[in-house]
Amino acid sequence: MFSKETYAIRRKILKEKIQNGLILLPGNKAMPFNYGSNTFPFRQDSTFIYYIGVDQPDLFAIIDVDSGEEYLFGSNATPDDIIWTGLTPTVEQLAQSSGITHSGEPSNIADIISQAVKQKRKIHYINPYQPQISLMLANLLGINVNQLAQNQSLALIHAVAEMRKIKEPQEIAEIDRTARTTAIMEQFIIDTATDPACRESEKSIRAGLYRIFMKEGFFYSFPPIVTTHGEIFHQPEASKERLKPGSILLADIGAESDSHYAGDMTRSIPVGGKFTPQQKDVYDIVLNAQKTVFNTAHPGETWLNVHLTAARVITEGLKNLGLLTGSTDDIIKEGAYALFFPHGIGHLLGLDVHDMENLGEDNFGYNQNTPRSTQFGLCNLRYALELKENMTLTNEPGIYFIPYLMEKWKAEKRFAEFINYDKALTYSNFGGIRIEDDIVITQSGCRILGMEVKKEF
Ligand SMILES: [Mn+2]
Repeated sequence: MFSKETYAIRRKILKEKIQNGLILLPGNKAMPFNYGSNTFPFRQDSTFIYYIGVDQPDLFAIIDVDSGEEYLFGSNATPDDIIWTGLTPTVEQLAQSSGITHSGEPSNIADIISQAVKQKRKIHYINPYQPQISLMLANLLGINVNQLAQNQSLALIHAVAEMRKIKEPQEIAEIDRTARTTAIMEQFIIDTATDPACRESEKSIRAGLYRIFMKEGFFYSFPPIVTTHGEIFHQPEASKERLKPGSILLADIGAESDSHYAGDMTRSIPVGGKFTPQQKDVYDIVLNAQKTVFNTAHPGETWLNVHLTAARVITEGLKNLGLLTGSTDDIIKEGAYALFFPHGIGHLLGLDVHDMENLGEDNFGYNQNTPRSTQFGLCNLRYALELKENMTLTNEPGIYFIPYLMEKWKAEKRFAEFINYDKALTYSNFGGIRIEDDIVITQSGCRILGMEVKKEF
């Protein structure tokens, strides 16, 4: 937790932005694994972490913008609880650690909210993603659960996103710290997989990652992707078979610090230590695109432009390999390159690995002047607007050969004027390559977070 002044100042700024009404900030609940008292590892809601900081389940904060009063509600441990969990801080102590004056039992929440509803005061909340919180909020507000989304406060979402997307120096230090652990994890995979005598499997490498982040009291920011099928973006499976020399191991992994900031890093690693000439050709295009992003990202530039600049490097590279043909401008405009690069160039990074995704990316990553594209590939860009100093993002170009997609587009004769399908289909067993680092936008450009990890093989 940061100092209590940090949270008090953030709430003061939030109140100034919201101007009137009641702000509801429900903390997350511990989610049952197979029965109520056997739960998944608890993860606090990121907006709650940002404004309150307290890392405990079943808390609920209310900020009365009109009176300025702040409340934290929760239950104190009963003597029975203490037998099982030991002594834990009281809600009053938790409130004090966040600079909040008022604390109380959860039964008080309904009184405050029902009074505000009666007085027709504006009640600001963000549509929850945990079903238990949705049920609780719907009950408290006296509305149907299906009405929660349409009644959520865009004013609150905009205010929260505006604050969270620009990182404070102490936040950047935390992201640096978790990016560093992520880099150590990635270095471990590189050392393991490039060893010609490597006997490890995707599963055993994943197991090694857990040891690295868990001994620091960290966790993962998303389930690790360690796969020789890099063309499947979120490959949930991991093989127990020994890694085959000559294959490409794609490792997209991230640690989450004990302060809950995320790291997110990818390396595409030649198993056994050396790429084939064909793999190296594709790898070098991705590496070039990544360098271009490092050189292009700066305050004032839009992330959409950065994406399109990277797409241009990838298009030129694929033209050189004979996989694409025709005018680069047209290939970019029509989106034909997205057969090989169907995702965005990167995303905001912070307390969430896709930062603030639950606020709705269109609510802060796009606006009326820059609506989200409907084009295949480009529609997956999660943030398109201007870059500002102290924003943290990922830089992650990739090239993939997805047999299903190549066959489908070929059958549809989609972009047949730009794509050499016969040649592309000879890459059907290639897999995919992505290279990803975390960056912070500086006064004049950007710098890498954590530490440099080998990417020349
Ligand atoms: Mn990423």
